[in-house]
Amino acid sequence: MGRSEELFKRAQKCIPGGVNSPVRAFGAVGGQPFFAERAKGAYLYDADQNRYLDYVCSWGPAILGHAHPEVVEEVQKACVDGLTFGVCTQKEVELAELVTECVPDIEMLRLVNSGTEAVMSSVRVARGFTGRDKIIKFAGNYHGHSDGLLVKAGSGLMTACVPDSAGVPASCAADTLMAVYNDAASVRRLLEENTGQVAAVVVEPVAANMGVVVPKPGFLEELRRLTRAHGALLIFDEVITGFRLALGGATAYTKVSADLHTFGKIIGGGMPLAAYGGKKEIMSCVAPLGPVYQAGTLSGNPVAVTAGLATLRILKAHTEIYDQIDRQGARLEAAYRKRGLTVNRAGSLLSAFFTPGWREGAGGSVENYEDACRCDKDAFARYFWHMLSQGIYVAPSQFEAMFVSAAHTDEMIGDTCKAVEAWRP
Ligand code: KE4
Repeated sequence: MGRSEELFKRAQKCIPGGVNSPVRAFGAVGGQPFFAERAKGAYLYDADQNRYLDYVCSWGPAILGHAHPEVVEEVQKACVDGLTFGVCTQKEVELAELVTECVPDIEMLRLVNSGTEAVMSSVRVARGFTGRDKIIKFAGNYHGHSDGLLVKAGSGLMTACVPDSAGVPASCAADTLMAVYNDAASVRRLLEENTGQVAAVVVEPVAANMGVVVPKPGFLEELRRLTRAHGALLIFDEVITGFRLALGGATAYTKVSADLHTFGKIIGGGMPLAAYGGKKEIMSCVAPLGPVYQAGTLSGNPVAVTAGLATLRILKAHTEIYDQIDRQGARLEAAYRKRGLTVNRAGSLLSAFFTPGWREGAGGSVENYEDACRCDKDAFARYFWHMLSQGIYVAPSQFEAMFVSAAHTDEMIGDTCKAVEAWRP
């Protein structure tokens, strides 16, 4: 028995499903999940000394590649000075200032510990600022696991084919209205049917939790217009797109502004750090300045902030990274398209879909949750294990994204394209 198998057996005795996040159990693709031992650059190494070219990148954070030497050095130095203080630090100010510099919509932000916390808090701020209770989300968008947002959510819920979660009171879900991604008319109808009651529309500006689904031209612009017209806030959930699509995130990429943005993953450089922010007028609602309460023991943790600062500073100093990972994403897209797969891509964020008819090269498009649900999950599973057998780790779910890092070389991308070409259904 290999070490991953042995560890998984042990883990299943004391951790639900043997994992600390459902998608890691490989439920959608079957078989035995591997346990990571270390990672460096574009590679992950498992407990059985297998080496994988990693296109999950810890679900997005590792945009520089794993264990970037400058980031690790800064973190090591920070650890020696203390792991947590529960008191303010200069680095928190520096990180906040850097984010406001990179993302013009952000005049003020609050650091938290996870994307879930960031989105949950941004929704509370929207409700506190507007005095309204309802929110509109999109089927297939995933915004973390706070009760009100676990309704027809993407990511691990779509993977498990359970778009809703047990344990969420109907009363809580009642304030969550469901729209169709890329269908602004579905939002307009909900706003008109709930006049004066909608606090915010929360959206993944490029969706990446039903697989990658890019906004159709005009979709985000119409959300901006509709929310303004109805006195609702527009929240861009940028936990994935933030600092991924561009240094300025989705707004730099799409030219559409939002009232609040949430960040996670890259902003923490791989450490547990996330944030939400927006215009001063709105963020001034947040305690202790205003009446919307939000707090956290480890918010702005000095070690996590150090990792985030080091990561964002490298991205700011080397914005050519974005052109590089976009080019690599384009090469991968071409390889998948040659196999007749439908590919959605935004820079270094992409998904290849096994849509009905993909074998005949008549894959069609994936523009929303319903389209994504029609994919051939069995074919995806066979493809996943083929790639892993070639030493290439893609996300173990059709409804997750592929991430390219700055550590993925031309040769690695070439090898990946060959593996895609070699795959026989
Ligand atoms: P976390 O609480 O997992 O840090 O962030 C929640 C979240 C919020 N918003 C968006 C757009 C997200 O994609 C996420 C989390 N992403 C998933 C991957 N699709 C995390 C992976 C997992 O659940 O294990």
